[in-house]
Amino acid sequence: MRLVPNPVLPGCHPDPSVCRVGEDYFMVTSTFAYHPGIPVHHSRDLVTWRLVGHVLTGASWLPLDGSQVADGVWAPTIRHHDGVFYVVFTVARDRQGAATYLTTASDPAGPWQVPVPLEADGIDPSLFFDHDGRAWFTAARDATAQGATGPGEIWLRELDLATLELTGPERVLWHGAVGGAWVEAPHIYERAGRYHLVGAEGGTERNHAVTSATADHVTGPYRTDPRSPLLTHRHLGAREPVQNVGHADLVETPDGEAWALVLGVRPVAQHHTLGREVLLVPVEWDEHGPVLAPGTGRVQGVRPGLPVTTDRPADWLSLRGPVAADVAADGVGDAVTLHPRPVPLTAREVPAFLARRQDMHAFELDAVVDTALIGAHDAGVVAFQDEATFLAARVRRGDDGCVVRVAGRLNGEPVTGPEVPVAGDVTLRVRSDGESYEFTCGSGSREHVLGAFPHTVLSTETAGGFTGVLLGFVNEAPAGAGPLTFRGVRYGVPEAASDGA
Ligand code: 6LW
Repeated sequence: MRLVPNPVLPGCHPDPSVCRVGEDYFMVTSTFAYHPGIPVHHSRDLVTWRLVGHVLTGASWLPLDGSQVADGVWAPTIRHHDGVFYVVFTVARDRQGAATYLTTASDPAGPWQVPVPLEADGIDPSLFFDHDGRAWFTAARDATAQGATGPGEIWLRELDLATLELTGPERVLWHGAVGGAWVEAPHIYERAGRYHLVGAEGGTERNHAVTSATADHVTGPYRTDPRSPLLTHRHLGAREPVQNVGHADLVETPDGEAWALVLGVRPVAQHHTLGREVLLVPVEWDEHGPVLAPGTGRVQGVRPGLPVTTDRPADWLSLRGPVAADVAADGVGDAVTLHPRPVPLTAREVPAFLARRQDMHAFELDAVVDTALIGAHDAGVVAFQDEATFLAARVRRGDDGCVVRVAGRLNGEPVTGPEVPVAGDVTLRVRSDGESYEFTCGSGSREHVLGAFPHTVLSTETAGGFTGVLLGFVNEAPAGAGPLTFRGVRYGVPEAASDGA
């Protein structure tokens, strides 16, 4: 079995779902309150993934205003049937499922149809197309209200492909393996006439696990595969480089080799900042069902600390909807022009914010701003976890010229660093060695450290929520203040830290 370099998609890309059409694989992942929603990545080998489009590009229908970062679009599933691609997903509010949507496309790169709501409660919707042509919808929901003994349950209804509505009786399929909690992420597969329901349990933190159940009919009854958990890292200890492994979707190559995409995190000192990333795991089927990571029982190929890719083009994201922004190559890097909005990053609205996922532990992001253009702006370079936890090197005009300082929030508490006077072109920078975030400003060859923070303060373990850190730009200012361009944007491995490995 070849050793896969993991993660295959670094940075905050939780809840991977994958389908194959011929020799092409398509993956979708969760985007929460970020816009555009649900990136579609394409691969020919399940290892190298390239962004080809987004499912949710229009903003008007998507009810993300007022959402916290951890809400919004959760756990999409992608499937292909009869020439049509289907994506189903949850829109969450207050960290629970609030609405379920379905959309279709003939080309996974888009355009996708305006999503239609499905009458379905819970989270983590999935579709299964049986060989008799019938389509089945499953999802996970809290079962306590239904009087069930377990904390969660997987339910199923038929999907009418002509009307795109759920039809027929609803059936509860499974409450998870014994000892599980938060059974979720259901996907059904058929193999040699038997049906396999693969799910996730234990919550998406250290206890996360892949479990499964099998049945003779798609509608059940399902019996837990006693080998469950099929995959978990919860017993491997804190030194294991990847943790929180779970939420699997299985796919087969044209030659019948089976693989699973799962999510996992790469903590540093037990805190992860990169969000939940996508990992590839070999699968073998036997007469009882799928065996994940056969022979090893763990996700392999993770190289602690090393960047996975540094040349991945940015998937620029804004918050809760589109912003007026422009990204162009300027010879050094990108020139990111952001039109101002008077919205602070703490507000659950659309701030003038554009950022990319932090996808390596040690990185450097910098850009040049012409301070002569600073009027009523409060703008800068941001490391953003969510509306309660972010840090930025920000420039604004003071009484005696422009000043730069660290400003942000940590778990809702304001953080402000000392002010440094600047003039002319100023380079704003955030860098990390994996264990800290350092903010600097500089002109010419002089660099001034504005503040340094342990990486733990921006981690998901400290901030809570479901996302990782994004790195980018903010231009908070009244509308009349005018756009601001961050020139020569460079994002990559820090020069001093490049170890050549
Ligand atoms: C996702 C669910 C989960 O829908 O987190 O804890 C949600 N589990 O599977 C957001 O990624």
